[in-house]
Amino acid sequence: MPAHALFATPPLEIAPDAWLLPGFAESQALLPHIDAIAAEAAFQYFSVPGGKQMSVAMTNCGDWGWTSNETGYAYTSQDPITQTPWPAMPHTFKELAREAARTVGWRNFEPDACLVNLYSAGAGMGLHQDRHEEDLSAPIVSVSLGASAKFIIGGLRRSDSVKSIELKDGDVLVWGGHSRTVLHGLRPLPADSPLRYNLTFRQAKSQAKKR
Ligand code: MD6
Ligand code: FE
Repeated sequence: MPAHALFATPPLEIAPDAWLLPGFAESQALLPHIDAIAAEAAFQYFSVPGGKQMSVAMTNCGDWGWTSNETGYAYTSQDPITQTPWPAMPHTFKELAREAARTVGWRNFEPDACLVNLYSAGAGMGLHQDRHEEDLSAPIVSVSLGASAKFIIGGLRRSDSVKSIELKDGDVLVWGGHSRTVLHGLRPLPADSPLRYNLTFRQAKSQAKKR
């Protein structure tokens, strides 16, 4: 089964340079890879500066993985638990991310990092910006799998208004350009919600000094 749908709904620009590709990804083709990644690098609950633990469990694949602890955020080449390199990014993942980016005009997206988020009932993600990547001219591709969730997207300031969009199984967001560093988050899943997974693909390091 291909990892992306052949007849998906056309892309929708939800904010400047931020595109929703409804139903672009096929979860059945992707979920087995998540299981394999988690068998090598287990989901963990990172702490954030300030000391709180996140409600979302995370792991990574690719050359670089997003991590956090009490002292800050960092892209690391190793899982802090096993102290071994993150699992390789499955070819299917990379192709899906490149294809999604290409669909809305980013021709040279070469993700070197894939953060895998696992939300169980009640888990959510507060408003944040993704700006720890070296080259902010590269977009982020985000793939939603499993339970639907309400994604909120605002502007560059916390005082800016936010809008909420529903992300369903297979929906893909590609954003960059004017929206690359806008605030966004995920409302907590309802208490009776099944699991939701999210893959976010990034170019964490500039291509010139990949490793
Ligand atoms: C999520 N997504 O959908 C959280 N970040 O579970 C993100 O934080 C995110 O969807 C950057 C770009 C796209 C995203
Ligand atoms: Fe984010």
